[in-house]
Amino acid sequence: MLRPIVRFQADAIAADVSAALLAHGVVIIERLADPALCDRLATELQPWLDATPVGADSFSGRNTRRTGALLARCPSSVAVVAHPLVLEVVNATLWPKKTTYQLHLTQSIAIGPGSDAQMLHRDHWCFDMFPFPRDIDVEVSTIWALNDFVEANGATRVVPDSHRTPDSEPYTAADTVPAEMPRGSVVLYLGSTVHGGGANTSTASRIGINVDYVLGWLRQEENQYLSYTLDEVKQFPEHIQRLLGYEVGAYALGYIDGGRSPMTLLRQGDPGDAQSFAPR
Ligand SMILES: O=C(O)CCC(=O)C(=O)O
Ligand SMILES: [Fe+2]
Repeated sequence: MLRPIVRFQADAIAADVSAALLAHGVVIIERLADPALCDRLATELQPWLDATPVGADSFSGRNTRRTGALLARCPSSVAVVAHPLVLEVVNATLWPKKTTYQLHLTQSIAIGPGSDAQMLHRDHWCFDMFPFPRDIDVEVSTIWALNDFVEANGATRVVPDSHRTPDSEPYTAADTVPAEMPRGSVVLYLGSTVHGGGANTSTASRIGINVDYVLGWLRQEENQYLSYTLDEVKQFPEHIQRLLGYEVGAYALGYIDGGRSPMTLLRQGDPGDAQSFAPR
């Protein structure tokens, strides 16, 4: 029997959301972004959506427009990328022995009318299908709804409780449930959870903002160092700079000059960066 997706409201406790995410592989937090934030995001996004070509293959979607580098293109996206509740959930969910995690990608995904359903997949397959131990979660993916997500417009389809099953498990569309949710809601799922964009049989695009997070020792899917100029990065708040990967990952990943934290490139003087493994 298909299980419904566990739902929370915006006042949820991060530990409860993380526990449900670890138990079922997927959760929804309803109306976490208020309507004014959704309006700002939609307005900032529109010119970029208009300029974005459709995908080149069936996985990215031949009638789906994916626009990346959202932190620069849609300044309001900072509020969703670094939403305190989501970051707390991500921190509580990723492999407990991690020392750092980082942004994996930001993109809007506009599934156009007439689109077929995307192939079912697990997002952590991007790491060359590496067989991560099933009890180590290396990635958390999120999709924020910029319009109501309903089955007919391509709400993300998810297989609850699929996150601990072997890759060989032959899931089909019949095993999926649509992550239907009102505008401003966010669906969170693990890198190991089987899912895919839904078919859009409606007459309007389904617009989501996809923000993924990974452990600090994995390569980021969207190259965060080349997606934003150094001048743009200098304008971002410090917690965003760190999330992008400008702090040292784990003990010594990504240092410069024999031991300096890249944070020293962004801040005048000493950033007081405890993550740098110095000597500076
Ligand atoms: O757009 C969606 O609902 C899901 C997209 C997705 O899962 C992906 O591109 O990896
Ligand atoms: Fe995906």
